[in-house]
Amino acid sequence: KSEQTYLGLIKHVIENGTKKEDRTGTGTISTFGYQMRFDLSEGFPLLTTKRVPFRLIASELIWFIQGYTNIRFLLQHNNNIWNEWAFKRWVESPSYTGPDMTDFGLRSQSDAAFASVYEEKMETFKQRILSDDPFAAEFGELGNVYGKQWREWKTSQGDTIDQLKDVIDAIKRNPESRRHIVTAWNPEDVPSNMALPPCHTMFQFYVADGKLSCQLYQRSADIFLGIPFNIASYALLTHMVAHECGLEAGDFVHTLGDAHIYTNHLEQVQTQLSREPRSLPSLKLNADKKSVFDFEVADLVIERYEPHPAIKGPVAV
Ligand code: UFP
Repeated sequence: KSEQTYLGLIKHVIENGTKKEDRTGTGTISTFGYQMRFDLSEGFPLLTTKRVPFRLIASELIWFIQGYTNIRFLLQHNNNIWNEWAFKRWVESPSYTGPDMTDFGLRSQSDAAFASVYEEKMETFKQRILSDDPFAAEFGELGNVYGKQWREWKTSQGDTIDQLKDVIDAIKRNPESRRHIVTAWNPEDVPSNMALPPCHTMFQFYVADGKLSCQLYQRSADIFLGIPFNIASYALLTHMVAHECGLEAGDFVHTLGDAHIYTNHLEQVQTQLSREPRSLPSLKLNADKKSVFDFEVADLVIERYEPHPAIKGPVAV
């Protein structure tokens, strides 16, 4: 049923979407406003109609939770999902002297010769982030992205607010509160201090009947590539917070703003729609770890995951 909820979103956008140009120049079909609900007691909502790499979701979430904003940690975990954003900052900086990388995302899809130059540059970039400390400090840094806003929100007084820790404390102290909110959208930082204005903008926790639910407002949703990650990531966060607070995991409610399918993903979503969903896997958290902040990537394990094969699709940068 959880999977049908996601497949229903694809169908909704195909049937009701309008053509819309976008920042990346790729083109989308898009609708505005949509809501999905996943009952986490049905199983862990990692899609089975294509393989979704859970280890990337787990290491990215630990990266957020630890308040990190430098891609070095991700690269050390063999996680490449944020590379393009850091790379973009490097090639647009005065320090970069190599071949022109303008619009590398789009150009590497249509121009094979350019793609090989780009891939070589990207490889050099990754190696330098891993091995060169000053380079990593300057170009591995994505600015005030999720980790910073969740754990070290800057106040006008010059202090910081640990929103994630505060919300967990509040859930324990005062579960019935209607104010369990964490926001990543910081209007002061959005224009210039972050690589990508946050897509998952804010989330709220809710406690009733011994269960912890979570709702996310996502302003912009790449339905084929982004959303399967985002669902699993917030489901995982909900389980982790529930674990620390001694609650069961309830529902994950996913509310979308601009919900779009890139035109170069249309074939891929048709393949996915033609596949029969399988039973959902389950999540196992290391019970020895009591706090959300103690979990490491290896403490988060998915069991009985038997998906259809992965489906590739180009990332719009
Ligand atoms: N996107 C997601 N989920 C994410 C993430 C990005 O769907 O977690 F980081 C997609 C949405 C959109 C693009 O297609 O990335 C961001 O572009 P924009 O800032 O123009 O909305």
